[in-house]
Amino acid sequence: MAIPHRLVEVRMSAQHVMVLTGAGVSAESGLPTFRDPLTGLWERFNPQELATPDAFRDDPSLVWGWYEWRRMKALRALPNPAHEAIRSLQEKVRRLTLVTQNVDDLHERAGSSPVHHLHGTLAHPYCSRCGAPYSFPPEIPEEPEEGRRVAPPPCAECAAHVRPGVVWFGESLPEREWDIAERAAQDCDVFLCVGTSSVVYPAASLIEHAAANGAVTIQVNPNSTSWDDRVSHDFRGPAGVVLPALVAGCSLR
Ligand code: BV8
Ligand code: ZN
Repeated sequence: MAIPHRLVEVRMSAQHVMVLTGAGVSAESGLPTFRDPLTGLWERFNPQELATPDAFRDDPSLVWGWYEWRRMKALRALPNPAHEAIRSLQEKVRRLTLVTQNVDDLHERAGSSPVHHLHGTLAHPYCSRCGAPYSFPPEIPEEPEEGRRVAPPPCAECAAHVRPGVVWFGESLPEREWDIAERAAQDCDVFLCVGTSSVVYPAASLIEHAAANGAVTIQVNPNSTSWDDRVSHDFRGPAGVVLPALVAGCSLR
C-alpha cells in the first residue's frame, strides 16, 4: 500500500523507546477492536457496558461468553507484521519498554518480552470471590458462537464464579505494570503510540507524560484521534504496513 504522505526517519539512535499499543495493533490479525462496531450477535452490546463488574454480576454467563468468544478468536489468531516489527525494534534500540492495553498474547507470540499488560490478559482468570487463580483446560474448546452465553466455571476453592483476568472499567490497573509504564513515559525519548483511540484513562495519559518530558511522540493509526495535531509525527495507516517500514529505519519520503 503506498503510504499516503511523507514519512520521516524515526531516530533509531534513541536511548529509550516506549511503545504503547491498543486493539488496533491486533486488528490485522483479525481481532475486533474495542470501539469498532461489534460484529454479529455482539453488535447489540456496547463493549463499554460488557467490560464492567456490574455487567458480570448481573449476567455472568453473557460476560463470560463474550470473553470466551474473544479468547477463542485470540487463540486462533496469529501475530501480524506490526507485532513482528515491534519485536524487531526491540533488537535495534538500546532500550524498549512495551506496554499494551490489549488482553491478547500476540505480542508474546511474536517474541516480544517483557510485555506489560495494563488491562490484564485473557489467559489468567481468577475467582471473583476468593481470587484463587483458575487454569483453563489444555484443549482449545469449540469457538462459542457469537452472542452465546457461557456459564463461568465455579471456583475449585469456594464455588463462586471464575471471572476474566482483565481490568474492567472502574477497576484499578495492576500497580506494578502501571508504575513501569509511568516511569517509562517519564524517561523515554521516543514514544510510539500504535492502534489506540487514546480515550481510556489512565493509559491515555502516558503520551501526555511523554510529550511533557520532551519525548518525540509518534502515532500510527489509520483513523484520526485527538492526538493527530499534537504528536511529533502522525502516520495515517495500518500498523501492519507502517511499522515494518518505520522500523526498517529507512527514511520514508
Ligand atoms: C480506573 C478491559 C480508577 C479488557 C478495558 C468512572 C469510574 C471509574 C473510572 C472512570 C469513570 N469514568 C471514567 C473513568 C476512567 C475509565 C475510562 O477511561 N473511561 C473512558 C471510557 C472515558 N478508566 C477506568 O475505569 C480504568 N480504571 O480509572 O480506575 C480507579 C482508581 C482507584 C480505585 C478504583 C478505580 C480502567 C480502564 C480499563 C478498562 N478496561 N478493557 C477488555 O475487555 O479488553 S479498556 C478497553 O479500551 C480495552 O481494553 C482497550 O484496550 C482499551 C482502549 O481501547 P483501544 O485499545 O484504544 O481500542 P479502540 O477500539 O478504542 O481503538 C482502536 C484503535 O485502533 C482505533 O483508533 C482504530 O482507528 C485503530 N486501528 C484500527 N485498525 C488499525 C488501527 N490502528 C493501527 N492499525 C490498524 N490496522
Ligand atoms: Zn473462590
